[in-house]
Amino acid sequence: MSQPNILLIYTGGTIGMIKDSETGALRAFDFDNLLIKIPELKLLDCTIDTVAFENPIDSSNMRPEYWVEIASIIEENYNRCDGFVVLHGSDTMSYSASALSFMLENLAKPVIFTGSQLPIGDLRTDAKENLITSIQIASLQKRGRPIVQEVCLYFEYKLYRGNRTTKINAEHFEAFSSLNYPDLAESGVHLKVNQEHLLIPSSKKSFKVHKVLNNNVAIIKLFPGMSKNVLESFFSISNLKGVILETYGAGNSTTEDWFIKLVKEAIKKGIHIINVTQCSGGSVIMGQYETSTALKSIGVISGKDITTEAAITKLMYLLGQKVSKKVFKTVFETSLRGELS
Ligand code: ASN
Repeated sequence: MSQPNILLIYTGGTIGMIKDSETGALRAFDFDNLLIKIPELKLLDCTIDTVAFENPIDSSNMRPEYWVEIASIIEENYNRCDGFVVLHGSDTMSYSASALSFMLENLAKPVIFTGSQLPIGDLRTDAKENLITSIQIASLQKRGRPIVQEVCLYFEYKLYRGNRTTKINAEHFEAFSSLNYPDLAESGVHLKVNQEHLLIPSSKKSFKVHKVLNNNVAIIKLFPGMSKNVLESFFSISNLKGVILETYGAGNSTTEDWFIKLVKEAIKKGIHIINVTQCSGGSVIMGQYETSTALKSIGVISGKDITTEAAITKLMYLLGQKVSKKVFKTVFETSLRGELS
C-alpha cells in the first residue's frame, strides 16, 4: 500500500522564528531553514510536500485574506493529498482553526493546526514533538480512509477539535484548552485516539470550500461600569452586521433600561446579536436568571457553549453566506461543525 501524502502548509509563527540580531525580537524566517532543523521528518511513514506563505507572518497579523489563502491551498491539493498540517502562530491559532472549520464544508480529511511556544532552533523547543505528532495524526488511516476527518489543533500532547479551543497561556507549553469538548486524541507512549468524539462527515456530500467572509462584525465584552455612550458608539458603527456580546456567567447582563433598549434597537436595525459567555467553560442559558430573560425575549441569539473565537468566525461565515434574517438565529444556534453542544 502506498504511504499517505501529507501537505505541510507553513504560515509563520514562533515555530519558524529567529531572534533579530539588532532588536532581539522574534521574527518569522523562511521555511527551508525550518525543514533543515528537523531531519527526523525523513523517518516518518509518509511522504511530505510543503507549501509556504511567501512572507510568513506572526499570527497576530492574521486576517480573513490569509484564511482564504489556506483554504485555497487545501482545495487545490485536496484530491492529491491524504492530510494537511498547518504550521501557524499560537496567538490566533484558535481563530484560524475555527474559521477554516466553517470554510471547509464536508471535509473528509484531517486538517491539523499546530505551532510552538519556542522556536524550532531553541534547545528546549516544543516544536518538534508538535510537528512530528501532527504529521503522524494526519497520516492515520483505517482501511485506506483517514481516521480524523475534521479541522483540529494539536499542541503539547493533545489533539483538540479546532473550533473548541482557546489559547489560555502565553508561557506554558500547554497553551490551549478545550473546556467544553473532550480531547480527540492524546499522545503518550501510544497515540490514543478517542474515536467516539470524532466528527463523522457524511460520505455522500462533496467537499466544498467557502471563501466569502464578512468582517462587518464586533466583539463587545461587558464589564461593570460600561457606559451607555460606549455601547451606543458600538451600535452606530456604519454597516455593522453582527455582534458577539460577551456576557457574564450563563449569559447574564445588566438589566438597566438603557442597556436592554439599545440592544433591542440594534436588533431592530438588523444587527445580529449573539450571547457568548465570558467564562472559558460552560454554556449560555438565557432565561436561567432574571438577568438574561430580557435578552432572550428581545431576540438575542444564544451562542450556547461556543467559544468567542468560533462565534466570531461563524458570524463572519454566515454573513458571508448571506443567510437570511429569518433563519439566521436557528442556523447560528445549530451545530455546523461540532462547534457547539
Ligand atoms: N506571536 C507568535 C504567533 O502567534 C506566538 C507563537 O507562535 N507562539 O505567531
